[in-house]
Amino acid sequence: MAIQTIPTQPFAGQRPGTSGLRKKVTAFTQSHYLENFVQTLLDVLNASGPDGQALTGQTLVLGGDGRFYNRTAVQTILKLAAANGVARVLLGRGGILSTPAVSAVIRRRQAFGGIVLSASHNPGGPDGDFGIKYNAGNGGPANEALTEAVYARTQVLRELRISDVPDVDIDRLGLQQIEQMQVDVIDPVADYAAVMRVLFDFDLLRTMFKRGFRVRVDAMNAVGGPYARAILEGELGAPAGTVVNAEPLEDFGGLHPDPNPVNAEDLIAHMQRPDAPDFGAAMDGDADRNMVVGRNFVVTPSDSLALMTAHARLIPGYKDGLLGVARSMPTSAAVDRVAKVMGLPCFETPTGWKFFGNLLDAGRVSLCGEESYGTGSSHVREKDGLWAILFWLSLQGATGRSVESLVREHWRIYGRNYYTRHDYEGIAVDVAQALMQDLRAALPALPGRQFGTRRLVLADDFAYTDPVDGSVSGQQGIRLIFDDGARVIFRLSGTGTEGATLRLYLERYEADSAKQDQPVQPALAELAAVAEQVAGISGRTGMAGPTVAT
Ligand code: G16
Repeated sequence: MAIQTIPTQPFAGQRPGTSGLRKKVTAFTQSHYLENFVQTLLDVLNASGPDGQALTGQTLVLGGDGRFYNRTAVQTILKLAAANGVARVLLGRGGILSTPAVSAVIRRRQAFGGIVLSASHNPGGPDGDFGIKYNAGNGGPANEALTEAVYARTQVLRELRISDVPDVDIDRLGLQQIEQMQVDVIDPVADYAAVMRVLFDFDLLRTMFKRGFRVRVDAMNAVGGPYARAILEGELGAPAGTVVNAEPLEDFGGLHPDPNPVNAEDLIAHMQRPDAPDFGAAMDGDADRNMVVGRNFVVTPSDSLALMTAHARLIPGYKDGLLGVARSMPTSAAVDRVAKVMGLPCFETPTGWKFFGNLLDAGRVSLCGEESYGTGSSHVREKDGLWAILFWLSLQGATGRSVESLVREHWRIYGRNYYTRHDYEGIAVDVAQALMQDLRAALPALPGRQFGTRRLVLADDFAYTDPVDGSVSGQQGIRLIFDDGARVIFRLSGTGTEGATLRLYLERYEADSAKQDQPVQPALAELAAVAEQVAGISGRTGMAGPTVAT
């Protein structure tokens, strides 16, 4: 057994996107593709120490969502880590750790950082996607400075340092040794469950289930299954079968593990039946996203964040109130209204959970959320699907009210932010970039123009200055804001692996409770027409409409 130095060649395009490096499995299985990226990451982490050896003697957490290539990638990463000075790896059994669980383990065990293997909500299997990202010592996704340093080094990398030891048994709990490095295979659920026990009143939840409260959680054959089963069915006494599609499968059983009404259609269908459970929810591939569904009633992620903010004091973990809240720029302004009434600071960040990290670390916010079915809090530094489910269960337990009645009451008090996101998937990259370029060029002429009953008051490309470290992130999405607060936003997705995806976000506010019950798409049709008029989406893409509208 020896540590080997192997020559390698750089790969183009290993730049992490919104959330790490995501590519087709067929890209990752090229010889040295994964090795190069991991070697680069380890080099950058080592170089970040004063002695050029920051990782030496340190602990890394490792795990993923169990998708195809997860087990192979784990073995490769262990051999690289052993050869690059890592002292200890905490590995989820079977190579499994949900994204929020990685964050929880890093924080609880004070690890140096962690590597998450996931392409999140993207489909899996040999023809699907794979991904890798690094989380820092705060438990959260690496910041842009680090991901850019990694990318720069991928372009000049010439050598791998890797151990030639045989594979370790990743299914056996306990300690094993590779070279000088210890591998500690841990229960993937234990640390995470401990965090949940502190935040929520498990006795209240147990009583709900005892009294027959019925829940359907769709884990979409992804990594959330074992967590939801252990906590809901195991600890809280929910009947067996409460969690469906609970076994993580390498190809997610063919499901697209993106918890929205389109991809989680089976859950939506169940929640529309006459015998529907009281509460439904779904999670994504790595269990950081969530969708909350009442009987025949889907909650938008933006509304979910607003309601959580309004009711947070009912939950033990937040009983002393919130420090502040944050949402990504394209997320609806529903939470802003609550924050204003409650006198809470409210931050607007670019898309990407990593932008919440500094605000959470600095104690400036307690809750964060995104339109892309992500909500979370200061308990970890990732969004957290099962946490959101427990939060909503607790809200129903504490108030005795249904999901629909909670949301309708919220709209009556704060008004409703009608909201939709239209995705145009699989556009040629040059077409998508030209569309954004031309839009940018057109921005200065737009303010003051009238579109039907609305006057456009602001047109810009969103730039964010981090209030904690002063770093600036530009070109984060084009915003058209109207005199009534309505917004039309254009962005290119940073998580896709095929062509480009244009995301169009539409929002308008309705204060009049008599007008808060319209179907969403017609309610926003005027704004969709404005987007078409300004950007010429159908002409440029040849698409009559979005591929997904949620
Ligand atoms: C990631 C990020 C989120 C972001 C989402 C969508 O989520 O962590 O912050 O909102 O991607 O990004 P985009 O619009 O660029 O595709 P996940 O669940 O994929 O890790």
